[in-house]
Amino acid sequence: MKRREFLAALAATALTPATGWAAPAGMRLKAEPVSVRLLPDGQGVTRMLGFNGSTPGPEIRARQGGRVAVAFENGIDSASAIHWHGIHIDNAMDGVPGLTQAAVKPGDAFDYVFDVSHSGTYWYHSHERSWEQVAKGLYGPLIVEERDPPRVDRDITVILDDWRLTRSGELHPNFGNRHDFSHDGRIGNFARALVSRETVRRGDRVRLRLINTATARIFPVRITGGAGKVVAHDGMPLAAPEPLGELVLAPAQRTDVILDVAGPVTFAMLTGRGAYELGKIAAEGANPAPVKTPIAPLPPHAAPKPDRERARRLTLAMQGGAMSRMGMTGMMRGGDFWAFNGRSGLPRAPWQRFERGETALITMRNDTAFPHGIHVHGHHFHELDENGAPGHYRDTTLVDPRRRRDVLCVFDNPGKWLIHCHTLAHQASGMKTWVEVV
Ligand SMILES: [Cu+2]
Repeated sequence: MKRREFLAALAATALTPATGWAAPAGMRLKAEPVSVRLLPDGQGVTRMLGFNGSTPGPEIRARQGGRVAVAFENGIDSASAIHWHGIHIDNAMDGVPGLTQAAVKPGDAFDYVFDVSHSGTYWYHSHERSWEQVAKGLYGPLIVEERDPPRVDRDITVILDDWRLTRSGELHPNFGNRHDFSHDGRIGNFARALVSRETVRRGDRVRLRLINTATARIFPVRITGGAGKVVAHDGMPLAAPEPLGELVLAPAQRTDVILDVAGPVTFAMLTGRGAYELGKIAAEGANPAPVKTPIAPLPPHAAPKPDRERARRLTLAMQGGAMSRMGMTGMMRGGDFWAFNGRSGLPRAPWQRFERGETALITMRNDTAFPHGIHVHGHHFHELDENGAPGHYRDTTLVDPRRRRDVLCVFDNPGKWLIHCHTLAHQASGMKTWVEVV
């Protein structure tokens, strides 16, 4: 735990969003100022931004193979746009101002309509001044249900987030300061797990959909209260469920867990100074007929087969940050702090242009002293281990300082796709590029 985390020691109580946790797939989504009771009773409200009166915004649920139609209205006083994180989306609907659409001005509207080919746990968030707008609350869960869902008693969304608050409970106004931009981003001093249900029964089999919506914090999480398995990352099913150990979720990453409840379910953040309880689901009563079958894999998705032999070999080197030469120059001259391959900010021409269906083997090499979670829009990619064997199939991969990770990506979705660090201050300060699939 770092400076100003004075609030983290407070007992965390379950916070459920004020309104509209579940919403139909055809809906209106209005960005607007909201007041949220983030702190425990009697400690005031926090003025934030939200959708339809709440932050997180309403949970959008669709069915695999279905269509999502959202009439977005911008009711805040700066331009905005919505990105649908992890969806293999029609490029025009990806929500990236400057690349796929113009930012939606205050008072204006934009209709997002797209098909959802893959079931899983996704989320939506602002992609305009995201380092500020997401930190202020402009995001929500997007769940695509399987055609043939696994049998569970409860399906629960668990949002991991943190906020930087003043002592009176307001969002700290120091958005966009150069220290955050050149270091770890806007790390909050108050972290929580927001759960969509406050109670379960002993003997219930529950699906927990964890989403890290923080702009900067990497959450190491331990779940207690039952025996479970990890069944998906970033929406994509694991071929074989994995033991539930300590989870690490970088910003924007998701993990699905299926858990057989034995008692209260708790979510703890592991830190060098101990475990902090982020949130809890109480256990009340008992399920008279618990599911006894082993936890099975989720139904697999058809994924494009990478062509390793002919894969284009690329390196995406992450550079900059405090203490680096670029970081010092940025500090002195007021420029960007971060770069990919020596280039900061969005280039006019794409970093790479791919024929549709082409495979790329990308070495994501972190030359900096900070971790980065790199997100590729519109696609998932295979993380490779040190021996080149494929591991998880993700849309955001965490690369630790001075480490590298190879990923194999089939670029099969036509359009202009952003690649960026999901520490949103790093993205804002240069760590982004884009590819074009033609
Ligand atoms: Cu980064």
